[in-house]
This record gives sequence, C-alpha cells and structure tokens, in this order.
Amino acid sequence: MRSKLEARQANIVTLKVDAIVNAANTTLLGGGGVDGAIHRAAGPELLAECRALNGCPTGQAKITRGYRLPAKHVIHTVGPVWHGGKHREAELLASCYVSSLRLATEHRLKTIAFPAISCGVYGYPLEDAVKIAVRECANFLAAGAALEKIIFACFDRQMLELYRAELDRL
Ligand code: AR6
Repeated sequence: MRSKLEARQANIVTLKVDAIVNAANTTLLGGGGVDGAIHRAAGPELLAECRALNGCPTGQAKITRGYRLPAKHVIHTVGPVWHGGKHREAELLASCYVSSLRLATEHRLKTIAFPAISCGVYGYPLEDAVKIAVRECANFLAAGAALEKIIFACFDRQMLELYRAELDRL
C-alpha cells in the first residue's frame, strides 16, 4: 500500500498519468493557481467541457477529458475555503480526496496525481491538509482499490517535505 503512494516535486500539468486532480472552485470555469495552470495547458476544449457540467459543490468531484495535457483525464474537485476550522473544513477536504478517488476507480483509472487541495489561496493550514490527504489516500488503498499509483504533486520543496514526513509515518 505504502509503495503506491509517492510525493514528488512537480508541476502537475507535466505528469503523464490517467488523471490529474484540479483544485477548482464551484463554478468549474477556471481561476488562478493550479486551476489556471491546468486550463492553460489543456487548452480551450477543457473549459468548453467544464461549462456543460454546471459547477460542482464543495467536497465533491467531476471528471473531464485532459485534451492537450499528457494526463488522459482531469478530475475537478472543490476544496473548502479555510474559515478557522469550525465550518466542516476537515470533513469537506477529506471528501474531496475520497470523491476524486471514487471517480477514478469508477472509470478504471490506475494512476492519479493530486495537488495540495485548498493549500493555496483557500488558506488551509498546510500540515493539517497534508495529514488529511495522506490519511484518506492510504485508507482508500487499504480498502482494496485497484489503483496502482497515487502521486502527491508538490509545487515547492516545503510541501514536498511535509508530504514525505507524513508518508514516513504510515
Ligand atoms: N502543480 C502543482 N501544484 C501547484 C501548481 C502546479 N502547477 N500550481 C499551484 N500549485 P491553489 P486552492 C499548488 O491556490 O487553495 C483557484 O483560483 C499551490 O502551491 O491552486 O484549492 C481556483 O479556481 C498550492 O500548494 O488551490 C479556486 O478558486 C496548491 O497547489 C482556488 O484557486 C493549491 O493552491 C482554489 O484554491
């Protein structure tokens, strides 16, 4: 199980996996951060497909094709905005990971890469978010999912070190 989890410093748009996960907003119509990078790299066809999805509630996920990305699919999930921790943030962030992993397995995908959802402009405390990400992915694999690899794509060295430390605790 542990061997299926990997933290890597990478721009997620460069990864050749079955699906990369997008840290989107409820409109699914693009934005800044990793969302902007994914839309720029995938091309305008991605936005066209997203328009037909009618948005996505916080904590849930929707799947599209990957268009010009090396990844075959994009799973768009909407993380919670951090409001101090008493607004179901932890539960909603956990739900982002589980909903994305469920969609991946429903589509028989084998490899998936996650960014650190909610850890940018949405302001989630990094260490808490990393704990949730690793715990939910490890639990999902332990429950017998057919996924072969889950990559945590870290934008910078600090994030990579947080993920590696958390993975070492498994
Ligand atoms: N590859 C990997 N990680 C990245 C990349 C990249 N290319 N770019 C940024 N990150 P954020 P959020 C990291 O702000 O907090 C958008 O406007 C970044 O360093 O992208 O969930 C959406 O439309 C951070 O660790 O997502 C929403 O409105 C992590 O990805 C809102 O931002 C997430 O940062 C979502 O905010």
